[in-house]
Amino acid sequence: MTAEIQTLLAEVRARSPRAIGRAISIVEDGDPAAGEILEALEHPSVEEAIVLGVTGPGGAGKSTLTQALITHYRAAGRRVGVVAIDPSSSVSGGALLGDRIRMMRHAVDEDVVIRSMATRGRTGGLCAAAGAAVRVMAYSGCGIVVLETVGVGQADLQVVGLADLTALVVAPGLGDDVQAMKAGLIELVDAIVVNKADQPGADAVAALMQALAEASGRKAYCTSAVDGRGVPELADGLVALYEALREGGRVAERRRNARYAEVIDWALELLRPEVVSWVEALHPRGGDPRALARAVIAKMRS
Ligand SMILES: Nc1nc2c(ncn2[C@@H]2O[C@H](COP(=O)(O)OP(=O)(O)O)[C@@H](O)[C@H]2O)c(=O)[nH]1
Ligand SMILES: [Mg+2]
Repeated sequence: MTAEIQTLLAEVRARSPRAIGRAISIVEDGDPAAGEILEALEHPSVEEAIVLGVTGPGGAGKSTLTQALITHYRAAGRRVGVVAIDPSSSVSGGALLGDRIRMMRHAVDEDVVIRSMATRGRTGGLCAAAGAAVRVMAYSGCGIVVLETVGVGQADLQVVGLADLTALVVAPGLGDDVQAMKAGLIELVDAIVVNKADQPGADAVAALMQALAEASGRKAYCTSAVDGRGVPELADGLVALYEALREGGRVAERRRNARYAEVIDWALELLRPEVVSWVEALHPRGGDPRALARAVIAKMRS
């Protein structure tokens, strides 16, 4: 290991926000030193961290609720990390800017680490990058890492798979979005949160979600990220659920599956330049692109 990376890792352990950001960037950019960092992350503190997924439609209050959870966990003396996956661009994304501002309250707290990752403009590798960011944060002593995703696209669902347990956040007034999510998502999550309990219509959504949760053996919570009601119950409930899942061997199983997804992601990332150069070398023209792709793969294998 180079002295530079050794120093960087020591700084990450010493909780330097700058070092944490740099370590994540090195891994995300596929820098040659990435391997050394990833290897160091095979560490007991990473094993022990709780990776908490928070997903749901945009506007449900995931970021605001995450901030409320952070406040709760911080008060209990825990160090917390947040990896926010944002579908918008990292430069001009309004949602991201909104997140940044809302998270600002914690920006001066050295025991809260926040990293946003854009999905736009990415050809792949989101699981690899998000997984690495989560582990760097855990390595820096975050006992809880929140992984916030907008549960719409395929990439986001893959990211949900990186968490030890996941809460689906919905809110009144999102009607159709909630309907669209119900079917596929409830199967993938461990808890359902009806946020914006302070808003009209919350009771009806809560009743609906309670019934859905009961039917599928999941827990339902009702929160207001704004006035704080239900937040302690949710925060403690999620930790208790994590403990139960871990005791049942489910956390170990999920981490194994998450690791597969990350390896697949890395493999595809590493393969991409090779595929591109083969396609360029063979310069296929005309015909079925899928058949041409198969021909390229056959050529690569031969
Ligand atoms: N009334 C009310 N508004 C909320 C609550 N939680 C979030 N909001 C507001 O809903 C909007 C979207 O919140 P945000 O956290 O960005 O949602 P996200 O897209 O799911 O991350 C913001 O204007 C928040 O202030 C809540 O519990 N009650
Ligand atoms: Mg958000």
